[in-house]
Amino acid sequence: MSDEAHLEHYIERAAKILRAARAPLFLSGAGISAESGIPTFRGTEGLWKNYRPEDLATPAAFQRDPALVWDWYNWRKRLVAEKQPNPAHHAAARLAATLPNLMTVTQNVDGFHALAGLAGILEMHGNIYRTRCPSCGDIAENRGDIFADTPCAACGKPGLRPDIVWFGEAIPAAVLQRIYERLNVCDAILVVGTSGSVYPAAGFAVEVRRREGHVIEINVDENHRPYANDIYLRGAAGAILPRIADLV
Ligand code: BV8
Repeated sequence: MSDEAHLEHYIERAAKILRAARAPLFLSGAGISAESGIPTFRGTEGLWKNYRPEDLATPAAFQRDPALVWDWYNWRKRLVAEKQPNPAHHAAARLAATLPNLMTVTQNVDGFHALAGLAGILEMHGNIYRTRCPSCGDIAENRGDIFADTPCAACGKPGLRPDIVWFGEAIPAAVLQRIYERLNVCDAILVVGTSGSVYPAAGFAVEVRRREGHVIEINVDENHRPYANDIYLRGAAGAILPRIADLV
């Protein structure tokens, strides 16, 4: 069977599994936004000036040098603002509209799933356009550049931080509870564009597999295999996900 015929066969199988699933789950990572021109975290191009995300996306880094961390997030906000969701984001929105039971979760903070019309997706790591005030807890939409001395609109104090979950910080409990409740009954997970290197998200597919649910993965490379999947669709999310959405 040719590679294309092989891929087509498993795309059809994946669509069949998702259509029949009682409690499907969708999880995306930075790879789903790669074709929008947003660098991934662990791709060759890295994210920024050779800093590792693990070194910048932490409370300690923000404590140590809030201006540097805001430089990074302002740079990413401006980059995201210039880009658009790609066919993979639009296909994910079609899947969510077609599969009423599909729970959708993203590790990404770029807001592209919502921009592509996927309402209600769980942004488990937060959103790059929101800020949180450590003094009064106010959460606000802030699309412009933020600086270490930018005052909170609610209490006027400086020190705003991105409303994003950094390494070493807990995923918001309500979000994680909804995801684990779904994992307890999930019979099929579709994992798109993630290296499976950040927890707890990296453990979701492992849990579905442990319960003998289906794991369908779309990824351009096969170097990482944090879990055994039963369907691995090698290729770009923007090319493969629309083909699944067409068949579901
Ligand atoms: C927590 C926001 C506990 C920042 C991010 C075990 C259990 C629990 C925790 C841990 C654990 N082991 C270690 C930890 C700690 C840590 C962790 O996982 N560390 C890693 C480095 C080992 N986890 C945490 O700290 C988490 N918190 O568990 O808290 C706790 C409990 C109570 C009280 C206190 C604490 C929080 C993790 C969240 C970190 N924040 N993002 C920001 O974005 O600025 S994570 C960051 O990495 C992004 O969100 C990103 O999405 C995420 C994962 O990366 P990927 O999305 O997978 O991206 P990556 O570049 O790695 O891969 C891209 C993939 O796409 C590749 O496979 C590539 O091949 C593929 N691809 C590329 N192009 C395409 C493509 N595929 C398809 N099509 C294409 N075109």
